[in-house]
Amino acid sequence: MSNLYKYIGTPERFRALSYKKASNVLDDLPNDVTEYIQNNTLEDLPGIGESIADKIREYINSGTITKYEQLKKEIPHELLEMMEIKGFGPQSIKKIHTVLNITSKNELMKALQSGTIATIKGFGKKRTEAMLENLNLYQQTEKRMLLRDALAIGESILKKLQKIPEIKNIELAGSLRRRKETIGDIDILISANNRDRKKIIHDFTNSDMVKKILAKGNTKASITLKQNDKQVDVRIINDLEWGSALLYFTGSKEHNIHLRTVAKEKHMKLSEYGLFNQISYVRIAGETEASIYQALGLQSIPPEMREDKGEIKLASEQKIPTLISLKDIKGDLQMHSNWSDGTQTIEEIARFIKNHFNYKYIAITDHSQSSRIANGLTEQQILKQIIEIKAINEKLDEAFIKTGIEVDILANGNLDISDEIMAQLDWVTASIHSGFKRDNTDRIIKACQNPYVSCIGHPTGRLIGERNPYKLDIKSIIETAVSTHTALEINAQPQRMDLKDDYVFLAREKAVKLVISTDSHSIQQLDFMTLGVDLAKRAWCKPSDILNTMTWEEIEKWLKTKKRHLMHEMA
Ligand code: DGT
Ligand code: CA
Ligand code: CA
Ligand code: ZN
Repeated sequence: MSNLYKYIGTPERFRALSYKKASNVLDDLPNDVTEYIQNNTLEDLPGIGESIADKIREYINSGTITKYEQLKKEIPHELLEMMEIKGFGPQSIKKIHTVLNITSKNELMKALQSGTIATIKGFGKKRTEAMLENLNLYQQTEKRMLLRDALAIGESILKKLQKIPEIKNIELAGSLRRRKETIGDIDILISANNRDRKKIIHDFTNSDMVKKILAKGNTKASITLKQNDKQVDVRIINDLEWGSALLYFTGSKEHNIHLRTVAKEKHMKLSEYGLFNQISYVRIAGETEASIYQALGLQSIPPEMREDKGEIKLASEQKIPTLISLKDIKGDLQMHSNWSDGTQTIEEIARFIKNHFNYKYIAITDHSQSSRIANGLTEQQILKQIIEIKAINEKLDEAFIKTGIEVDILANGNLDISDEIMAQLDWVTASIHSGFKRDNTDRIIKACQNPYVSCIGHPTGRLIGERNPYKLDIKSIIETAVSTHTALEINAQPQRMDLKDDYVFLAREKAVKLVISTDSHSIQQLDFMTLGVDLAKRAWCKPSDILNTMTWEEIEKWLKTKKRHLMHEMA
């Protein structure tokens, strides 16, 4: 309804907003909406007035909303979903619809590609090229899920299936177990007795999350989810095959293929059913993954490393490192408070973290002044914030909160606040929030050369499914980070995941210090730390590669080295 009104535009602008708000409220309801109807408390909910409450009741009672059906007849509703894409606002879509009578996404895409839309007045070549690029980006994540979304869905499916008593073992497999940044489909492996398989498949394919059954057999089933139309593959095997099947369905395909050649060299045969003697077919291993790696003369390899990037050789030399884990993290060094664009006060954030995390320190890094939409801080406000943080620390009876800033790197590579102010802060992250179209290598290098910059935030600026990274010579950035003692961030916001795994891999090889941060804008986002740790594991990071596994005293020492080093060079 909100999108329909948004399409109509100005006269219905307020309706569009109220429906959007109501839909958010419904999304977050702790109980089923029918309970509110029965208790007559629907209208007590924020954002739900009489008119919207009537529509909700109508929908629950009849499965449809008359007004909605009526609006759908007048509006090319198939195109509405595209309003989410940059460059496809309601005005543009309306114009394309009226001029070319286009009503479906496919027609629209063809008209974009063929250049027909570029002929409409006000569109032109440049604009339609940008539209096409954004559309392609959008379709990438339409096909794949962000890791965070897939994890949430995967874990809730596991919870549901675990209630089926016949299931012995159950685990997520595929790219989700390897914690890739995006996930194509969700793979789930189950072990059970042969006689119980049929019932398990039946229970799974008949559960209320299922939209469509794509395939259904005695040992496997594939369905699509009501929630997002994405695919879930389930396979059932017996306990004896658990390790070999988990290894196979975890992948990656490339890792599996390489393992099979290792087996062959040792006159063994590896399949999802087990590891066998190639001649006698006697079973050698298969119940656990570890037993298979061991029989192949390899150390066990964590799922995050299984991408055939040299991990098998490392395992053969018994050199698989102890990877970073969540418990190694001692603090979070990027987060925003309500001084800029965050939700909570500094004190609320600090108290929440002290109650829920084992951190030894946090840095408050609000935006700097040139980020106007983010309500960036002036130098005066920064000085005030330092005083406030000191006062809160006194209340908390320790120096838990470090003062900081996410300072904008300006167009010429200068920073948005003066060295005198930065010198008074404990932690400075410098980030690019403008000029995404050009090569930004020079700006970042210049920022690294500032003695007060501790870290470069979200270094490539990408937003998965929405914005490509800006042009960047990652090798020179890594070299500069090393030579200037500047850390690079692993930003754990689900859509950022920036630096990405391949770049973290390169940076780690060159001994760049990395910082895993949540960039939280509300306390709910502080949990993103796990996503950042997963990403670091995919790049083979040990605790010592990650700066925020150190104590604050060690970090301070490290920061001082940079200052001494660069000041010395300048003198
Ligand atoms: P995704 O779903 O695109 O994010 O990536 P994956 O890795 O989850 O791929 P998927 O769902 O097609 O298959 C799950 C696992 O099954 C995969 O990681 C390895 C294994 N697998 C699938 N197809 C093959 C194959 O042709 N050969 C081998 N060796 N393994 C395969
Ligand atoms: Ca998959
Ligand atoms: Ca699959
Ligand atoms: Zn930022």
